[in-house]
Amino acid sequence: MKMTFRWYGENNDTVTLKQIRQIPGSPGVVGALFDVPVGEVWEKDDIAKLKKTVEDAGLTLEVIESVNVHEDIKLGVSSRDKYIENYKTTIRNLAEFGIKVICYNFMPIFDWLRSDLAYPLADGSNALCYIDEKVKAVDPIDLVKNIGDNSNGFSLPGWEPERLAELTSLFEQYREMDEEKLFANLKYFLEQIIPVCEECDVKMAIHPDDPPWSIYGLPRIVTCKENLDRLVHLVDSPYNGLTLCSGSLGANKNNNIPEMVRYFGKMGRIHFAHVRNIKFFGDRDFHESAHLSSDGSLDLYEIMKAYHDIGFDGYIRPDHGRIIWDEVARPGYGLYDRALGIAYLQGLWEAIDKENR
Ligand code: DNO
Repeated sequence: MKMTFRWYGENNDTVTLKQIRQIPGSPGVVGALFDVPVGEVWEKDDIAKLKKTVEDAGLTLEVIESVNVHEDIKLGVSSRDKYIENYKTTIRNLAEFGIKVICYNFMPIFDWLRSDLAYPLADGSNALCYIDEKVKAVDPIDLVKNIGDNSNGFSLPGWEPERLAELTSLFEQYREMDEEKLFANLKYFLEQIIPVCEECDVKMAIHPDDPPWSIYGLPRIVTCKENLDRLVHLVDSPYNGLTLCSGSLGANKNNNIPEMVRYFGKMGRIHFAHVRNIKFFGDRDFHESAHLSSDGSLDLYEIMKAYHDIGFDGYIRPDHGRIIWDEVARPGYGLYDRALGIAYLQGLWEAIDKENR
């Protein structure tokens, strides 16, 4: 496995590259250009600058999270072709700078969704949390406002202000959308871009929907083993792969993460692994927890064992951390708890590896 750490860029992250360099094992950086509006081309000069910044700090940049997909592509309207052409150019530009994997998602309107960004935990730390009743009780517009007001002044991944400003009209546009239509729009997109990925050796890794169920009547399709299986066969190429996120998929108790790792890993379709833990306190209520198995509801040993058993050699990263030790950071993306997460994942891996030699 190739360990990585997500970084939001200079002046956009409380975590510095110097700090990342000092995390045990010196992980690779997962980066993105957060200033480019969704749908526009990522220009070579900007990519070059990001890569140089990362490399000057003694680190590597081989994974992008995310190149977000324009809403018109998900909606399947005729203007999508223009945005798909832009996406292709972005893939080609990223390939020139040694990018190997692009993480993206295909969730209508919202990316990940939580009811609370700083849910207090018994130990005095706080974490992201999802309480189903609370989400259902608020109007989406208010939810977006709450998220914006409680994010410590940081923009949150996937919540582009320009897109969310048009929430009402977007909901209107999605009125007729169902799972089948969304699948068809994803297929159309993949049919266009996967040949470009094959040509430039860049793997696409779709991120699961978080949480993996329909929100506010919007369809969500990247939710379970059956749908992921359908998805990887929409265009049957090794370049059409997955970001297997344990915390997102794990929010549905019917999803067996180690089994999914084995199934899609043996198929060679997991290009990026997000490994984190969540703790249930209701059927669809959970808060994020430390990575440690005993602190959450998922067994991280079993998950890492499954990756080891399939000989996983793709990219992996710890995912959201709690906010601990009075850190002030972007919710989910502080340094301390994610660095603890990395050390734990590496410890599990070393032990599993030595036991199996
Ligand atoms: C949130 C992340 C997501 C993820 C995107 C990928 O913290 O897990 O925003 O990066 O869904 O496109």
